Amino acid sequence: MPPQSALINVMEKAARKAARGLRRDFGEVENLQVSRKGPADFVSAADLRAEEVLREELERARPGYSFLLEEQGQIDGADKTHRWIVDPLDGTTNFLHGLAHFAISIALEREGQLVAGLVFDPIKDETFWGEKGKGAFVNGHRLRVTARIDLSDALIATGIPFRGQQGHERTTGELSALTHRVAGIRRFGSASLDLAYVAAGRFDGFWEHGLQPWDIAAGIVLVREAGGLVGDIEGRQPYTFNLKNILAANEPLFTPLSRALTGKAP
Ligand code: 2AM
Ligand code: CA
Repeated sequence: MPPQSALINVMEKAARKAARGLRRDFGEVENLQVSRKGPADFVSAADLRAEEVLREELERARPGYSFLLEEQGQIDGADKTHRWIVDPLDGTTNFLHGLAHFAISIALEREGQLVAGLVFDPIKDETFWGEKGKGAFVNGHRLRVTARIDLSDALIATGIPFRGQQGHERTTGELSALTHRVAGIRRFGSASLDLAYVAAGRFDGFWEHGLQPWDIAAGIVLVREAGGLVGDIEGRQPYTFNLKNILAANEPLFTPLSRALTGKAP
């Protein structure tokens, strides 16, 4: 087992506590599908409850740290050098439709640098965590990105814009540029797990537009600590939250993916 620091223990404990409610609520969602309105309001309430548990637990363990929360936004604490970046339910659409693929994502930023990330999948009971300089792990096993070097062997994840979002035509262009060059494309609906899966060597790469810091902060730490690169599809690195899209991959595939997505010759 890797040495799990006090910080990671705090993050895991908070995630497991919030997950108890999410798991129970996920069990209810199926029953609500048959009502005309569906479970939307119920899921929003579940999301808020999980966020509240995470905020309380993290605040109790590290009093004064600031927060960036998906639902409540920025909350400044007495300590502005530390900020938790939290998504209580990443993969809300899956949760809403009874699809068992969602996660809690918690990252810690110190003086603007991401130093720790934890992505917890409460259904598969997988805890992905990474800490700057210490590596990334899932349930005690070290994570490494894949060693594939050919785009033609690569399995790539992405996210497709939903109703009301921009970029539908761009997505069509990117998909048609890639589909005939890669082994496969997956769209699973939880960016934090997509990044965790790149870190775990399940996907060779991932790209998506228009994500928010809470969707990706923890996953970025995981990919970097698993030996992967994180930037944007233009190939800019390292990733910063003001970039408009994210590309994560193992080192050999980062540039070929960037070139393929931006329409440049291989
Ligand atoms: P969420 O479930 O926390 O909203 C999948 O493409 C990614 O996009 C997920 O990480 C998901 O995070 C995010 N996403 C899905 N629907 C969204 C919406 N309506 N607004 C913002 N982000 C969304
Ligand atoms: Ca999210």
